[in-house]
Amino acid sequence: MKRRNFIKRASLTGLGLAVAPSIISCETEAKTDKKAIAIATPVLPIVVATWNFKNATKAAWKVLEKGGASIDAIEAGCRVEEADLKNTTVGNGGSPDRDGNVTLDACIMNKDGGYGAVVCMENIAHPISVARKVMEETPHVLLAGKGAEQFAVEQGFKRENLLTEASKKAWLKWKEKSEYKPIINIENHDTIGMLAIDKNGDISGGCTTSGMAYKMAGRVGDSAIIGSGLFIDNTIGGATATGMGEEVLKTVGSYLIVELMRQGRTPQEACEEGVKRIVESNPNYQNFQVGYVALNKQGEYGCYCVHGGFGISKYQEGKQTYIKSNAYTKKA
Ligand code: SD4
Repeated sequence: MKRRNFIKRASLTGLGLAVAPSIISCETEAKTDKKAIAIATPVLPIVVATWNFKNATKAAWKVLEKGGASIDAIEAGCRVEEADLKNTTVGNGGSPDRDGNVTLDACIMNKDGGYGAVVCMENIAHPISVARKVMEETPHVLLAGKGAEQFAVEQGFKRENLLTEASKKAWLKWKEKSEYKPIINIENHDTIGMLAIDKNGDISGGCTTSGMAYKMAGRVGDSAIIGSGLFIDNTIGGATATGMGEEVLKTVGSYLIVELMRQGRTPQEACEEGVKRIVESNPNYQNFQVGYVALNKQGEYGCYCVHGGFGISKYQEGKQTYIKSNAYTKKA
C-alpha cells in the first residue's frame, strides 16, 4: 500500500471508524488523491459493470434495491445483455467463430466461493443462467461444448439459433478475405463483467461473452475462467475483465487484482497494477484492449484499461452513473 493511503487509512481507523477511507474514482491516483473521499460505512447495495451497460445495471439494481441477493442481481443483469440482439459480443446475436458458429462463454461466482461456468456452448441464449445451474446443481464447476449444451437442455433451457441475420451478414463479409487479426476494436467490444454487493454486504460476480469475433473453433477466452475474467472473494471483493482474453488469461488478471486488494491496495490501484502487468511485458500492447473493474467489500470501486474508450456503469443509491476509465497509454 502506498504510504499516503496507509496514513489516511490508519488515521481514520484511529478515529474508530468502521471502514477505511476510499478513493471513489476511476481516475489516476494523482487526480483522485486531491478529491479522496472518506466514508465511514459502505454505501450499499452497489453494482458495477464493464462498459456503459445501463440496462443491465438497472436490472441488477432492481433486485438489489428490493433487498435481493447479489447473486440474483448478477444473473438478472447479465441476462439483459445476453438477450440484446444488438450486442454482438454477448449471448444471442453474438458474432460467430470463423466457421459461423456462435459459441458462448460465461461464469458466475457467489459469496461462498462457489463458481460455475460454461465454455464454447452453442444454441443456448443465457449462458450465465446455465453457469449458475452448473454451480448449484452439479458436482462440477465448468462444462464445455456439447456437454454444456446437453446439461442446459436437461435443465429446461431451450435450444435456439443464436446467429442473427446481421451477424451472419457480417461474418460472410469477413469470410471474403478471411483475414484474422486478433485485434479487438478498441471502441467496439462489449463483454459484460458485473460485480454486485447486496444490502447484507455479500459480493457476487458474473461475466458473459461470445468471445472474439471469428475466433478459431474451440477457442476459449478469459471470461468464463475463474481468476481470469472474474474472481470473487467475499472477504475482500471482486474483479472482472473485458478485452483481449489471451492477455487476461496469461496474467490471471482478476485473481491478481483481488489478491492485490487483499494486500491493501485500493480497487483503483489494483486495477492499474493489473493493466501494468500486461503492458509492461508485452510490446504488442498498442494492438489490443483490456479493461478491468474492481469492487472491494467497502463498496469502493476502481477501473483501468490499456487504451482510452473503456468505462464502467454503476448503480448506487438509486442513481446510475457512467465512469470513464483512465488508460495506461495516456501515460506514454
Ligand atoms: C474474450 N474477453 O473472449 C473476451 C472478449 C471481450 O469484449 O471481452 N470482448 O477474450
